[in-house]
Amino acid sequence: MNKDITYLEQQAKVVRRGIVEMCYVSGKSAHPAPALSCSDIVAALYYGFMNVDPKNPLKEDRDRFILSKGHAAPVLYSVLCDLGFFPKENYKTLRHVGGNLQGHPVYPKTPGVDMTSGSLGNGLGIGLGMAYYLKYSGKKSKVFVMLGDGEVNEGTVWEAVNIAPVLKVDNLIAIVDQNHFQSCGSTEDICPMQNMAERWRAFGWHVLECNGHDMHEIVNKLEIATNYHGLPTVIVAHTIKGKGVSFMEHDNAWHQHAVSKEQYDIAMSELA
Ligand SMILES: Cc1ncc(C[n+]2csc(CCOP(=O)(O)OP(=O)(O)O)c2C)c(N)n1
Repeated sequence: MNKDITYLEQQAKVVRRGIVEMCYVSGKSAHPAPALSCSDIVAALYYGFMNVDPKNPLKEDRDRFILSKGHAAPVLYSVLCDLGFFPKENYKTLRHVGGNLQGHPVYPKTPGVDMTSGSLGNGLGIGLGMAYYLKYSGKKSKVFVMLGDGEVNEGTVWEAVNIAPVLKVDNLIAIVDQNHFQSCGSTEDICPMQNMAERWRAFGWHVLECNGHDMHEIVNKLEIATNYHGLPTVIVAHTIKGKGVSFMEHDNAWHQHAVSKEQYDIAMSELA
């Protein structure tokens, strides 16, 4: 674990390169833009904060990461691959039937994945269950749950938001990747969730906000969240869908899209 900002910024680039590479070499239409929007936070978590071991992916005292917005799977696969959980060779199998890397994370098929996800709205409730068990059996592990801002339209999210502060699961840290888009358009047009931070605060959470692409802010807020006692923390992260690849930024056509050779070359040169 290394919290040096320059190092983490570099690792975020490594994560983004992995996303673009697997979306290209697999030849499949995957979800690059949702993965790129949370790359900085995922890099900060895995290289700077989380206790995980590629040689022992299921070790009991590990920290857990739940990609509740499971369609962003390439970001998780990229970081896990770079950490040595599986070889890069697997990139070719992204979204292939029977392949090692399914379009959405599958537990325990892919080493390092802590929960099967893809059906939106389930990660926070399951993360809450994990956090409750870990805390009240005396373990030090933290549970991090990454949600999309479209995903929080799901009612199941709010059941977990409601009960988590009551259970005082201060080892549970939710992150809302607020990129203002979902699959079919802007979250504001489809089902607005104004005052995201206020909503969570009203349910009794410890609430933080950050620019989800500023590594200083991300590390600072994660530091506060991981040391906070008595309540679960949510970090509302303000992000850009497709961040890091110019032609994907702000263009929701890249929610799910295949990457051509030409697009791959441009993206990799921008991420060099
Ligand atoms: C229960 C459920 N309903 C619908 C979908 C289809 N779906 C996949 S991604 C997506 C939009 C998610 O938007 P958001 O959470 O904002 O994530 P983003 O891709 O913008 O980061 C939807 C509706 C799903 N996966 N699960």
